[in-house]
Amino acid sequence: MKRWILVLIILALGLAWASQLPGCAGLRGASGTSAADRVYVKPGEHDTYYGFLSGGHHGNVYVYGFPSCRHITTIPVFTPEPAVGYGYDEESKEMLGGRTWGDAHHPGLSETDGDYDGRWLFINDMVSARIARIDLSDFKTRQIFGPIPNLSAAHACPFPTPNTEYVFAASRFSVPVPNRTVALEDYGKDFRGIVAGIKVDPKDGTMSLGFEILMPPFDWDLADAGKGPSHGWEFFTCYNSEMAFDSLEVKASQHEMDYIAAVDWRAAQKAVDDGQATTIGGAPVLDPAKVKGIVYLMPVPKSPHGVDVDPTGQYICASGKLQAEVTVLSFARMKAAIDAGRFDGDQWGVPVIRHEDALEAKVPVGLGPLHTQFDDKGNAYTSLFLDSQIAKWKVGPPWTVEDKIDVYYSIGHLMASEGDTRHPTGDYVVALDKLSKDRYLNVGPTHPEGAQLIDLRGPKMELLYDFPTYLEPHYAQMIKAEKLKPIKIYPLESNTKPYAIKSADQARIERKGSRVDVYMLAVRTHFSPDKIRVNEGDDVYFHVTNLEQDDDIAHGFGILWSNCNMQIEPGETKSMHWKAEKAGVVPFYCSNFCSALHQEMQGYIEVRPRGASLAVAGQP
Ligand code: RUQ
Ligand code: CUA
Repeated sequence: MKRWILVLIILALGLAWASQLPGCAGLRGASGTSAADRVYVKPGEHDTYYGFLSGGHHGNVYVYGFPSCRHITTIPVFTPEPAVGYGYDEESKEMLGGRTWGDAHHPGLSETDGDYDGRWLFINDMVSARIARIDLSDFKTRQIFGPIPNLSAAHACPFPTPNTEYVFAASRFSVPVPNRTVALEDYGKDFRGIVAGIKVDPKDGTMSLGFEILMPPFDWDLADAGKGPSHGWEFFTCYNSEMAFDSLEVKASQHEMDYIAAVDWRAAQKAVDDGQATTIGGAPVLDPAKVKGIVYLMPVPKSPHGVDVDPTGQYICASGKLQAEVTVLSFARMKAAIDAGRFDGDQWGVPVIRHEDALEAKVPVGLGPLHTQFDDKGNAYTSLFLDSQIAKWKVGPPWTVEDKIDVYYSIGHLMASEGDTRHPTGDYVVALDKLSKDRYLNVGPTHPEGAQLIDLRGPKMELLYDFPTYLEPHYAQMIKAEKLKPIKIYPLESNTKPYAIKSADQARIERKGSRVDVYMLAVRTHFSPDKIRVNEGDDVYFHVTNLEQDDDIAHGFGILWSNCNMQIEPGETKSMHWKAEKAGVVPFYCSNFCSALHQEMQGYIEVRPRGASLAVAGQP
């Protein structure tokens, strides 16, 4: 008995001592392991989640692994990327359409039944009202849709519906529709907002325009798709129901209430299919003053920013950024008001539902609520920009705030693991902070953006790790790694590119007038042909096929003194135009380190002066 007590005392003393160890205090989490252990992924092992962070005005998408917070790659989307030749080869150049910047805010993973299915990632370019589709089998941008007609800046975008039937875009600014010169003073008369429903082909993800709806001239801000009982609806927030067109800082914050718009996208599509749309700027546009039953407005307080539908699809959570509460609306109450025809007038023909009729709860989360995500235990997490905190609250009565955690600093969006789906996993949330100030080594007046990994698995939120990001993640999404199965190579036999070659004997040069087509192969460690003769003034098209079928063996193709460079992955063919501007000799080389003889992987273009007799050109 005495020995038993002694053992207990020694154990207790040992525990007390351990908790005094430097670096140990406060790091033991609910799971009993330290914060360091919980972010550590051993060399050679993989993360359990992919995170897709929007690149903001960098125009791209950043891919991170979680929980390690390691940056894995950057996917070029709206901005040229010379390292891989995105925006340099003919196909991606055409996709970019001459634009060299974009402002990417909201990644939207494709969904089946309201859960991420790992097929595609959509992302908006706010500034030019475009939406890109990235194929997650190879992490490449495969379509850029837009500029969407009539729509000025797609911020509330793309927010896919539960079976990726649609992605959406709504105008941040209102402009005359169709756009023409109108005095700004006539804003309230002639300016309109637009909501666009972009159809997604279920087989290959191709986007096409489904419908547009004329909206009141407010600033449409964010969106989310209904799910479960609210499937078939898309919700949008707006500010500036004051319709200010200058000094918005003051003038757009006057009203007690702005709105959430609820769009019945099935009804809208049906109205277009029934011929009720007018064509404006090439788009089928519905006017809610004439076409009933497609859109409703619900007043919510104080310039709401984020709108987020909970996993059950019953509640629509609006974060009024100038208010210390999340306003929770009930889909069932909204539906009941619509079915009973109980409205409080209309705005530009859009019926307004009474605030009290749709209201379910007000949750006192704190100052500056912006966005909300969810876990698997019925909790919501709201970012608080002004308080620099995340508030955790119970979805459902009594709607109480359960926990708060400080973040550093000024959080915008937050990303929980599968946190906007029907089945969030409840493992992590990442705070996407607008300011990092003193958190990293000083690099001058502008610091990196800050991101912070927070563990949600214990009763209290727990900060695990800080990591800097480049400009400027807005929203982000985190998907279980096991849902993605990226390919390792492009099988040569299924390469259907018109300029592809499948074997060395197909490598050749063809001339038609002053156009020269070079069908070239790249393989460790040579190009063929590697001696090319052309005439001054020729338009030369290099069609380079990487004949390798080995994982991770990419070749580059760069031409000296030119703006030409691209990367060709195993089994892939890319084409690039190069103009033979002046006579002389121009080397080209493999710009992507590929093997011990990478430096030997090169060739020459001999450009004969105009008028000299020439040559069909080259070999193989
Ligand atoms: S926004 S910080 Cu561009 Cu999504 Cu809310
Ligand atoms: Cu091929 Cu370096």
